[in-house]
Amino acid sequence: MLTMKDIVREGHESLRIKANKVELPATEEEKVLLTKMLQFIKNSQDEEMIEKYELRSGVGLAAPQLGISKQMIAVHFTDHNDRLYSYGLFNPRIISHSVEQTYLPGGEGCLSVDRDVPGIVPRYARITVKATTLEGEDVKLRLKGYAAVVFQHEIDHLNGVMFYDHIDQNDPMTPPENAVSVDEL
Ligand code: SB7
Ligand code: NI
Repeated sequence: MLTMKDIVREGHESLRIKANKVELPATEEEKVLLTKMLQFIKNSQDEEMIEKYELRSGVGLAAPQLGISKQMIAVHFTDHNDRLYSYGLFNPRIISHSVEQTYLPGGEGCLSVDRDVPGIVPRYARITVKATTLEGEDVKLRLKGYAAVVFQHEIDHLNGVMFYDHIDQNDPMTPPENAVSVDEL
């Protein structure tokens, strides 16, 4: 079982390099790892598991956060319409995106960052993601608002990008002109 001990923190190079594509079909070992990543995220939202294993809650996890430089992400969350997004994905990529931007009013955090970094993180309001699921099926996901933000946060980890790289140092709290809050999408 994965715990917070397995999560690498800022300063680890895997958080700052581009992750390698997973050659498909994925190996049994890669599938087991991705399954564990998804289970970790589910556990991190379960009150009893949080207490027992001192987990921090999260909605997603990327393999580079385990020091593993491979294009693998797990997400598990529901959006404002109660739609569940629960996926282990290989080689996810954004194939198109809106011009319009969005942001979480409260900013973002990261399991690999042990400090609060306040500020608006501009993201595309809508994205289309292509990926291969744990089961080996190719999927195309159309995402907007909160779901789009979470996927962009995770896919950034595969490119060595941290959420605070997107914060405007000179004016961290002012959203860009073409950005609306996720609550308005
Ligand atoms: C806020 C938090 C996350 C995504 C988008 C907004 C995920 C936090 C957990 N992670 O560090 C995953 O990389
Ligand atoms: Ni993160």
